[in-house]
Order: sequence, then C-alpha cells, then structure tokens
Amino acid sequence: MLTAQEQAHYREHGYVIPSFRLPPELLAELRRAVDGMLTSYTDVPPEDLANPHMLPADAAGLPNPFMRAARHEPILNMIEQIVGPDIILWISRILCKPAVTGREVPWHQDGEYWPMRPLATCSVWVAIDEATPENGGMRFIPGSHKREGLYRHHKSERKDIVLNLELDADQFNERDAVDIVLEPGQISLHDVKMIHGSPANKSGKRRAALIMRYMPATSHYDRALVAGRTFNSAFNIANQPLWLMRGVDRSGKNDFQHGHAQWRERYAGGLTPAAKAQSFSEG
Ligand SMILES: O=C(O)CCC(=O)C(=O)O
Repeated sequence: MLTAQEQAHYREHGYVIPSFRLPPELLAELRRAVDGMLTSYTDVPPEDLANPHMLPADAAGLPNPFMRAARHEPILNMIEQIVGPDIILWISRILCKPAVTGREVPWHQDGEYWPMRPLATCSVWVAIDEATPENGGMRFIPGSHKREGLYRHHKSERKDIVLNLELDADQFNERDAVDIVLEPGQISLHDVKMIHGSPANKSGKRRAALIMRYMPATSHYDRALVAGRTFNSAFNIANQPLWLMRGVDRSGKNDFQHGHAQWRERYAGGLTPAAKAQSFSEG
C-alpha cells in the first residue's frame, strides 16, 4: 500500500516513487520475457511493443509474466488508493530504449492521446533496467497535472521521436523538470495530465520499462473518440482490450470483449507481416 505521505505526494505533484519493489523472481521473469519479445519481434520498434500482457499463458496455464505483474496484488492495492476500487487495465507496453539508439519521448501529456471520459488514468512504470538521466529516464514537471484542461500540443513531423503529439515549447518550463531515477524493480506512478518526456538514450546502457495503465471503471473508454485516428502510425488505440481487474464497470458503458480476440491472435500466431509493419503510439 502507499503510505499517507506517498498518497499526498501523488496528489500534490502528480507522481510518486513508492518504496515498493517488485519481487526479484517476478523481475527476473519480466526481464527474460522482455528479452524474448525483443528477439521475437524485431520488426516492431523496441519502444513500441504493445500489450505484452496479451501473450499466451504457459503450457500449465500460468498467465504470462506481464499479466502477472498487471495483477500483482500490491500494485493493484496502490492503484485502488489512487483511482478507487473499480479498476480497468486498458493497455500495457514495453518501452525499451536500446543503448545508443533509443529514441526521445517528446514532452507531452498522456491525456492528449487517450479516449477515456472523464479523463483519468494512473500509469505504472516498471523499471526493468535502471533508469537514469544518462540512459533516457523520464522527466516530470511536478504539479503540472493540476490544471483543469490540457496544455497546447502540436503534431510533430520529427522522425526521431517515439510520439508525435508534442507539447508547445511555451506551455512549460523545462527548468522545472525532475529526473525520475529508478533501480530495476522500482516503479513510478504518474497521473494522466502529468507533463513528462524522456531524452534519447545515447549511453551504452539499455533502458527498458514495462508500462501498465489503469483507469477507474467510473470512466468510459470511448473508442469512437479515437477510431481512425492514427498518431504516428497505422495502429490506433480504438481496439484496446479492456480488462476489469477489480470491482464493477460503474460507467455501464465499457466493452470488455472488443479487441481481445484480435490481440490474442496477434500473439498466438506470431505477428503477421501486416501487424509487423504497424507500431503504435498512445502517449
Ligand atoms: O518511458 C518513457 O520514456 C516515456 C513513457 C511515457 O511517456 C508514459 O509512460 O506515459
């Protein structure tokens, strides 16, 4: 559970690095599974490996390590403290910045990309490798989540960045940024409106993360808002497979079937050439 102080930090600053650590066995399994994904799906940019929790269970029926991390009770307990008892996992991704070539994530607010209304999500960023300013660790602008609306973004034409909706430079002051430094197995949690980004990885050390995003089931994941919207690529987030992790769908409008078969097939059969050609950018 988050301490009262950690909860207050999240409310005040829009993020927190809790004292929690992933159990070493789970971290080791995640690292092996990340390595496996990177070897198997070489045609997908390593920053963009989507929904690894949709990988098949093992032969004995044990869920894959990504799904086990997403269901890890202490993580769900912390999420419950932030979003309430009705919790939907709506996406996961591996964002791996390889040594030397790992791409920059431009300054942005996740809420600029996402279709749940009311806008709400807590992202859990799990350090698989250490994350530092040298290897492309995240940077946050504390307190930036507090403004009611979103800040102004523009569509960037740069090809060397992971996302393409970038915050206008006059919307924030980079001097206010804090570096999020994490050891493997540590996590950070951040709010949907947090202004954040991360520099390119020019170091000799890989920086891999598993990111899991949870919304309250009081919000509606409104696929119509992103249908046909393509961000950086042909893929869009209209087909995300939603998982109710705890509680009930209070909105009464969320669809928990949509996208599941498509993603299961995608990973069960290996990636088709068409799927390989697609990556995605969701914020
Ligand atoms: O991993 C990164 O560098 C950026 C991740 C991010 O933008 C996010 O989790 O919202």
